[in-house]
Amino acid sequence: MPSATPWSGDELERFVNDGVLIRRGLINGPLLTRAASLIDGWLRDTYDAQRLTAYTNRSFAPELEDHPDLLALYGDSGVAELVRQLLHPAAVAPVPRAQIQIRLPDGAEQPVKTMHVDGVSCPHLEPSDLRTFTLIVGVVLSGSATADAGALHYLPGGHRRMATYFAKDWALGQAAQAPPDVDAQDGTPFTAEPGDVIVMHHLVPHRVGTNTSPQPRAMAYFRVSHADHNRLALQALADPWLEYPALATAARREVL
Ligand SMILES: O=C(O)CCC(=O)C(=O)O
Repeated sequence: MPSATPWSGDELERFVNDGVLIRRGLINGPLLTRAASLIDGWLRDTYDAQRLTAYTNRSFAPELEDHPDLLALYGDSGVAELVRQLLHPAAVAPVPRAQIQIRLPDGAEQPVKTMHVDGVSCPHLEPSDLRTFTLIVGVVLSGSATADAGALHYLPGGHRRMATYFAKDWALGQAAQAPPDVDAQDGTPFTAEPGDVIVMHHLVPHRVGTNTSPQPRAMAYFRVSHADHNRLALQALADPWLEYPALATAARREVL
């Protein structure tokens, strides 16, 4: 099983500051081609255009969410070890499914996603439903090469702003996904190639727009939780490092 080079001290510091880390080309060879072909095949043979909004809200290829070739992107690539390093010494809950997000080329009338934090005030859920987690891992399967080709856009450092917002100005059950100052931002595009991996703190706001390229952009996402996330979820919205015991010390140094 491939193992990844552990995060360096500089990278850990960057995660504390930005809430985001990127590893270029981390996944390659059969691990990548098997997963990418599986999703290409699904798009060609099984995709149902009537369900585009539901796929966009939840996941494309929902029938394949626990397919071994998708779960291997997380479990057999070194990514799971990198995640464990970030949450150390806390235990990480098993990751039983992949979420597939495809941005289809323009013309597909696919809903865009404005700045949001996953699992809070989702348009397809009751506002009082909280479906949060600790961090997300995104693996590019195809496309995503340029900012207007359906790239994920994220707000570096936005976890701090969102924690203040959740602590002071937010109540469970409200409909707004993000405060207006966050909503107004474009964010940084994750311009990437297949095999590139992004790891994002759950509180980093992100959005995704249209894909003006002729190619679909496909990503596999893995939602990762601290083993005790259900108990910590509400408090973790206002305390970004609650579920990252070792990084909490580094984060405190930043603040002082
Ligand atoms: O399509 C993407 O890359 C991101 C989708 C997203 O933000 C979400 O599913 O919450």
